[in-house]
Amino acid sequence: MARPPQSVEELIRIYGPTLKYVPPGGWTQSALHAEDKLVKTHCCFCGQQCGIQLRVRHNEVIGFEPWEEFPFNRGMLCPKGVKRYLQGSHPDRLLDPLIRTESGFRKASWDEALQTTAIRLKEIQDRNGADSVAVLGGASLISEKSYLLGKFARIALGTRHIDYNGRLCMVSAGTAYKLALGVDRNPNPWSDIPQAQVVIVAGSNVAECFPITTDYLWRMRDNGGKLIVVDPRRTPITRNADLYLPVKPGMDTALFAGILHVVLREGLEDREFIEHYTTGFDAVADYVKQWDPLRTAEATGVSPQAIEKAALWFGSAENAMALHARGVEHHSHGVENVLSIINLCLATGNIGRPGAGPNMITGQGNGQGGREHGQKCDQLPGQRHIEDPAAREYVAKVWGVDPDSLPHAGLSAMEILEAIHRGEIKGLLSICFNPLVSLPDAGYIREALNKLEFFGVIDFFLSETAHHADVVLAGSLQEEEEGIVCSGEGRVIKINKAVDPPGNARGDSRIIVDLARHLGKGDYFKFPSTREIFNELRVASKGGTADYFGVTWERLEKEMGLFWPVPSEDHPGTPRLFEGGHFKHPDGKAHFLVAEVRPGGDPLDPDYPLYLTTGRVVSQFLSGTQTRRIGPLVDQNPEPRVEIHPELAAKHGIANGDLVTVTSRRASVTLPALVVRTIRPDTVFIPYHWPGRKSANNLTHRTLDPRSKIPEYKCSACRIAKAETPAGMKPNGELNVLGGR
Ligand SMILES: Nc1nc2c(c(=O)[nH]1)N[C@H]1C(S)=C(S)[C@@H](COP(=O)(O)OP(=O)(O)OC[C@H]3O[C@@H](n4cnc5c(=O)[nH]c(N)nc54)[C@H](O)[C@@H]3O)O[C@H]1N2
Ligand SMILES: Nc1nc2c(c(=O)[nH]1)N[C@H]1C(S)=C(S)[C@@H](COP(=O)(O)OP(=O)(O)OC[C@H]3O[C@@H](n4cnc5c(=O)[nH]c(N)nc54)[C@H](O)[C@@H]3O)O[C@H]1N2
Ligand code: SF4
Ligand SMILES: [Mo]
Repeated sequence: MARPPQSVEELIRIYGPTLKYVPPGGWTQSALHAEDKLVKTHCCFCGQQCGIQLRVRHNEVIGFEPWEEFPFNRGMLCPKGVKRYLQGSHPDRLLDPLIRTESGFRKASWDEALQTTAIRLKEIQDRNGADSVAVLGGASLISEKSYLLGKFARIALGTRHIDYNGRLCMVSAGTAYKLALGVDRNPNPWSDIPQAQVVIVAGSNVAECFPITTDYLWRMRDNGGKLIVVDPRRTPITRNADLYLPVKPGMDTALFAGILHVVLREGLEDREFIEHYTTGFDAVADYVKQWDPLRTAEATGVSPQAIEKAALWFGSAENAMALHARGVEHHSHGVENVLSIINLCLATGNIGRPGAGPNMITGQGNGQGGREHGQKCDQLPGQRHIEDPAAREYVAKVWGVDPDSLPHAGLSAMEILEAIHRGEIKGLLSICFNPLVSLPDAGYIREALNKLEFFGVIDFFLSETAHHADVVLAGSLQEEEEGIVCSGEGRVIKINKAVDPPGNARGDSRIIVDLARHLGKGDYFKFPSTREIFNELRVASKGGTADYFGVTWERLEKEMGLFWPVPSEDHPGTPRLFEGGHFKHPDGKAHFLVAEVRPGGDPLDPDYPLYLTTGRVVSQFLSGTQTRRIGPLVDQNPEPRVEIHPELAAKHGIANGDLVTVTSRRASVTLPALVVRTIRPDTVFIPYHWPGRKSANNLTHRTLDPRSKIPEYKCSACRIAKAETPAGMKPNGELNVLGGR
């Protein structure tokens, strides 16, 4: 974790020689200046949503200062956070709408671009029905935009098909928490972590992906607590771990069944809690009987001694927490994996207290808020289900429409791409999503995008996906519109506007409102600014699970955020859920659910004998559209490398830096090797932030979890071979190829 440098001069001193991007006028102009203003807001990247102050001069974000008072990060920022400001005035920034021509794109006026988008989508719907058009959204959008997008899809387009990129991220966790606990939100505020005696971190590279959480874990250890890490790779936090469980990819359900087996064998369960506050315990206890430590060790690759120790520590702790992220969730049985973690916490009574509970670590900036207000294919605002008649009636009333006119549940993100591939969905509007890099089986996704009759994209950069669009609408960065997000803790916070969009670029919300007008539905979208959208969101969420009615922008600023539900303006918010054993199911109880061990969708065999797992590195973010344009971050990780254990490398005659070809059942990718002792010898790892021939998603497969519809990014079958330098490739292994058509 880095403390931010105090001045741009210090940044130049640190990064000066390697900076690729120099703002107009050069770096030295960015010294302290009387005209500068500081805008308190939050980092646009991950779900930690660190507080930051952006330094603004002449409508340009030119730097930052720490925001020491914001309680979550107390001024700390990670390597991405301290450089986020560099993207705003990047030369690649889209400054005008673009329309496809024979030979590329041409600039267009807003009227032409919006009119073309509306006419083409309408034509497709007139010929093929309302559901022949789909909308894709994103969880980096502020909640006002995602609320607006849900309403836009259902009212302006009348399609049932709207989903978002959180479908690739948090849905296994969300689905499991809803099934077990009745609500899709983290049970604990992060200030609870240092109060735990034992914390299991399962499937999360906390130090690289949630650097500020590292500080919370260190404080837990300073207080005498123990850290257990479950991961096929010894990630950096493992250096400070008291116990490391090197699980085989895809085997977490078995591992947690084995841990629960030992807890029950030793009588460490909390009988009183189980009896008073839960249902379904007996079936789970019965299921885990077969997962004794020996069988669990065989299935998971974790030693029986380590399984015993983890169970004894977790089961005997007064307060224990289990934090998990995509390593356990990106599986075709991601929901079972998460349920197995929740079962362990419920059985030991670890929930609803400081320092006790299962918790998901939220990925995207608005990963939590983006899944609350109707951007999901089965959801209406306030985390209401779209098939619930009372929810339909209430939201229809707020929107001024007949409940029967509201579309029903539609397809999820990956299923939308499959329906496009089959020719059933012919038109697409996408905002804040780069599916060509981020969805599995990239070859298939490219084919699907090429089949679209019309494709409109709203983005501020020409992403690899936007290269396939017919119209690109130049949208806005987070700091260019005012609104809210909900951080991973469940804390609703205020995003402040620092600058206007540059050139002819426009605020995303204005673009969506204008499109609704061009589609003849302007009367339902009378929003002069995001404040009016927020006020409607408050009312639309009222009475729902994620009730924001008592949230106001003013309260958020004054109180440094509010944890939902906040049903009224005098309600203090709800930092910790389930206190006093009040769960959110109609029966008020938590539900144990049997988490059965199921095989993944891409099994190993003699031709594909290795596990391929994919994920992140500290300096790059998601599909890389933003961070691959920030020079200092690129320097840290200029390209993806394949992590390989020395034993496996020796078997194939591979030395560090050699080119390696990784082949799955779908494709081959050739990249330099990173030979490291920190990975299981039967597993290779590739970070996925790059497009084209460097894309890890050329290799991954399309199996989805049947309940959450998340793709199985964390477990594909592959083989490896040392590669010769192919024609067109530099001898140092640089591939020099970018995606797009
Ligand atoms: N630097 C950086 N930070 C980010 C992001 C980013 O792109 N870059 N993205 C943000 C977002 S949207 C997200 S979702 C989060 C993701 O945050 P994380 O989930 O922490 O990151 P990943 O690298 O996807 O995967 C985490 C770990 O899962 C392990 N793993 C793989 N397979 C398995 C398995 O079967 N079981 C277990 N137990 N572990 C397994 C991998 O080895 C890896 O260390 O990060 C957020 N923060
Ligand atoms: N193999 C593999 N694949 C993965 C994963 C993995 O671990 N392995 N992780 C998955 C996960 S967890 C995630 S979250 C997804 C993310 O996948 P994506 O959502 O596709 O990735 P992003 O890079 O966030 O793409 C967002 C696009 O929206 C733009 N954008 C960002 N903010 C805004 C905004 O406010 N307004 C507008 N108009 N545009 C905006 C960016 O420029 C970018 O082009 O990737 C998934 N894909
Ligand atoms: S931890 Fe996340 S929110 Fe905080 S500075 Fe880093 S990327 Fe931004
Ligand atoms: Mo994510």
